[in-house]
Amino acid sequence: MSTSCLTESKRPHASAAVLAELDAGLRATSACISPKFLYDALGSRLFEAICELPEYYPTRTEATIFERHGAEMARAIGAGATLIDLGAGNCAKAARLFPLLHPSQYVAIDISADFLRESIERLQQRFPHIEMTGLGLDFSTALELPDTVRQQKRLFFYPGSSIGNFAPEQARAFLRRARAECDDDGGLLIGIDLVKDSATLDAAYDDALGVTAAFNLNMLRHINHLAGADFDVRQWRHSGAYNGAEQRIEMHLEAREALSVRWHGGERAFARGERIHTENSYKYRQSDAVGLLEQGGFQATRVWTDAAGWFAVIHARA
Ligand code: AVI
Repeated sequence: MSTSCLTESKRPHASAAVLAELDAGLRATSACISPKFLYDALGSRLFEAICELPEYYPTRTEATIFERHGAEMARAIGAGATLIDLGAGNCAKAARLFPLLHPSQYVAIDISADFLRESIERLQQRFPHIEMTGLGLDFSTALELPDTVRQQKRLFFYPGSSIGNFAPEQARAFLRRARAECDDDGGLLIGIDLVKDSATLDAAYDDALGVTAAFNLNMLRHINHLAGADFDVRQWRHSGAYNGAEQRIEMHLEAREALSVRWHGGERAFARGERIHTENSYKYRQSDAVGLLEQGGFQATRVWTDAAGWFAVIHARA
């Protein structure tokens, strides 16, 4: 390989702020990388594949709740809202609600801007009468909507229990930011995963095919691209398991052997078995989920669950 080619492969592609965030996480005593870095274009596709897995119950359980109670949800919410889809991905969940909610405008927000662009283009062809906007934003830290997003009756749509990827304190702060962007007619339709037996939870985050492992490991390739790092994916293994005391799934990447990693502006040695914490996925009891929304400034009006009580969809008004 020529020197110029090597230099090219180690060039970082992230902003100074993202580089600083990654650098701090990789240097921390217990190394950690934010789960938002799971979602480059390949990561988003791997997450879509996870949603198809028999072990990953949240997607199909939530879908059952929407199928069974969608009409009731539409009555509780009313028509003509500005539907703001947080973490829209392939936009499929929101699209299923269009015939029920008849939104006047659809605003899809996702950190993976390229993936979102393709999704919106496809969707606009199916629903040409709905005004659509895609915003490539990291809404985990700030949520200020541009003036092009209609103010009246904003309905935030936050399915899939993505709120579980925030620690409860961050979740409250996030909800308050969403509440601040709503007028009094606005609201939130949110999916929240509920506490259940740990065997079901463990299987959902460590599936037999190894798709979740690929999703987690792909983060290292993404960091190589963003931070000019030299992670070798084969030196790491996936770990995903329920921590009952913390009521959360924890995902880690564990070094298979002693190794060292270099990135733009830093380097670190990892001992065999040392871990990088990549994601938490908090699970709530139903009453705690309602309480969380209240602490975030929303009032729950209805809670819908599946027969086993594994997952809840909640409508809350501002
Ligand atoms: C996006 N989020 C709600 C998923 C979850 O279940 O926490 C991400 C995920 N991580 C591993 N599998 C799925």
